[in-house]
Formats: sequence, structure tokens, C-alpha cells
Amino acid sequence: MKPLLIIILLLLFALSCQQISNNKSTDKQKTETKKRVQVPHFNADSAYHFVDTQVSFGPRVPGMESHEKCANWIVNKLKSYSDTVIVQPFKARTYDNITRHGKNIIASFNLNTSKRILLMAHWDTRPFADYDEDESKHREPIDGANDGASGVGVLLEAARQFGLQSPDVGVDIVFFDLEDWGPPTDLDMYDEEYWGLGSQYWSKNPHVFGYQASFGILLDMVGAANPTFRKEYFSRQYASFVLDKVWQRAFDLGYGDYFLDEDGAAINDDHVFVNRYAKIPSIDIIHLNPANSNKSFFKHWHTLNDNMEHIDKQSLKMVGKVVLNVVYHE
Ligand code: AHN
Ligand code: ZN
Repeated sequence: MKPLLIIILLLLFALSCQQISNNKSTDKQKTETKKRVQVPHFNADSAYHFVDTQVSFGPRVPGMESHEKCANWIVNKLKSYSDTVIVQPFKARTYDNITRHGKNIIASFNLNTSKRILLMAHWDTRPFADYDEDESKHREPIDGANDGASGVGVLLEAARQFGLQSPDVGVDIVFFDLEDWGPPTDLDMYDEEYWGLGSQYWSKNPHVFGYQASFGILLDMVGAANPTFRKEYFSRQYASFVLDKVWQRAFDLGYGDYFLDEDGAAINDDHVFVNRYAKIPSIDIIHLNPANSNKSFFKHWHTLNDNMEHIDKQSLKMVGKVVLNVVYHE
């Protein structure tokens, strides 16, 4: 063979080798950028257990021993996942003109990170089963397995994951007290100010002066079987970009049958006060029936049947996965 031909062949060989190694390095870069976001596994058994434990204390009605005991349990759980747990005691007057004592409970992750996400649920339960079919029970307190405990259970499991694998952003979890002491429906004295007493207090007096977050997500009644989450009205008005972000994640995870692309009714829930007073754009992930339905919420809302029998692990898992995916992609 002629020396020139040999040189040309060698050059071609070298070039093709480089091509292969170039391809290899771009593949590597691709998997590395994909790998950068590692969303931890959400353990639904753990979340379910957290719901069950809250319910096992008894109704978490301020003033009752079960309320106090559950507060201590939540605080200790959070302290095992985060170095920064704050209990914010407050007084608030209920519709009956009685001063009640509440406690908002806050856990923070990545305190030095300025970009923050706020996650919320209420941990108290309703003192009145005013929608129970048995009228004689309308002044009895409820278990609140779904109305209260489900959101807290999901966020406690999220907190456990934040403790195990720190997200890039800062996260603050706030559990509001005294959400559900609004007047019994038969008294016909509805006023939005009677609801969400803990969130009203926190939104006007955040645990850290001047506290801000990029956005907030409230979980309320996320544990019933086959839930339907519709785009609640105030969430649309105040924080449509958050709805878009969260619903897109849910859709990508295959939960489009539950996170519906449908408008939901206006619910005066804790997020309204967070939007109005703390000015943090916040949405409510809340089980809502179609706007024309005669019952807005899940079947056992404010009845004695809102108990562990009607909590579905799959629902907790779905909501937990959506929340973790949102947080770890920020
Ligand atoms: C009412 O609309 C009366 N309350 C909405 C907030 C709520 C009550 N969430 C749970 N219980
Ligand atoms: Zn309620």
C-alpha cells in the first residue's frame, strides 16, 4: 500500500473514533441533566399511618386533650425531620364570642435559601358534625380523617422526605389550627371571617417577620377514594400560574382523571387569607364536586363518617407524588 493511502485511512479512522467518543459524551451529558432531578419516593403507607395516628388521638378540637396530645406528636415528628420547628400560639374569637387558644405549627427546610415554597394544611377538626344524617349528632366533634388529617399526613411524609434528601429550594410547611370552627350550618350565620382563624392569624403575623414564598399549596380533603380536584375559584383568581404548574405535573404523572381541567367553586379556605393578607400566591388542592352539585365536597364532609374507613392510600400517594414532583423540580 502507498504511504499516502495509509495516512488517509489512519486519519479517517481517527476521525470516526472521535465521532464515537463525541456521541458518548453528549449521551452522558443528557443522562446527567436528566439525573439532576431526583424526586424521592413518596411512601403511601407512611402517609396513611400519619393520618391514622392523628385520628387515633380523637377529635383535634382546640380545648380538648386530644388536640393538645396531637399537637405534641406533630411537633415531635417534625423535629425529627427538621432542625427548625416553630409553634405559634394565638388567641382567636369564634362565632359564639368565646376566645379560643390555637397553635399553628411550622417546619422549615433549607432556611438559608431565599427561594421558598409554602406547603399548608389544617390540623384541627370540626367540633360539629352538622352535616350528619343523624340530627341528634349535629353538635358532636368529628374524626376529620379526610377533613384535616389527610393533608397533614401527606405533608408529614413529604417532610420526612425533605429530611432525607434536601430539595434545592427552601420549603416551609405550615399546619394551621382553628380552620374548622365556623358556625353550625343550622344557625344560619355564615361569614367567611369565622373560618380559617389560624391562617388569618398567621397571614397577618407570619412566624418570620416579612416572610415570603414564591408560591403556596394548601391540601384539604385529599384522602377520599377517587377524588376529583377541580380548579378552585380563588386559586384561579390569585394564583393561576401555580394551578398550571401543579396540574401539569399531575397530568405528566398520569393523574389527569383526578386533577381535572375544570373550574371549581369558590371555597373560603385557608389559602384565601394567605393570598389576601400574606400576599403569597396560593392554591387549594381540594376535593370538589361539579359546580352544579348540591354537595360541594366529598360525601362524608362534616359528618361522623369522615373516618379512617374512607381514607384511600392511593389518593394520599397521588397527591404526595404531585407535591414532591413540584418541589423537586423547582
Ligand atoms: C366552607 O366553605 C364552609 N369551608 C371551607 C373550608 C373547609 C371547611 N375546609 C374544610 N372544612
Ligand atoms: Zn371542615
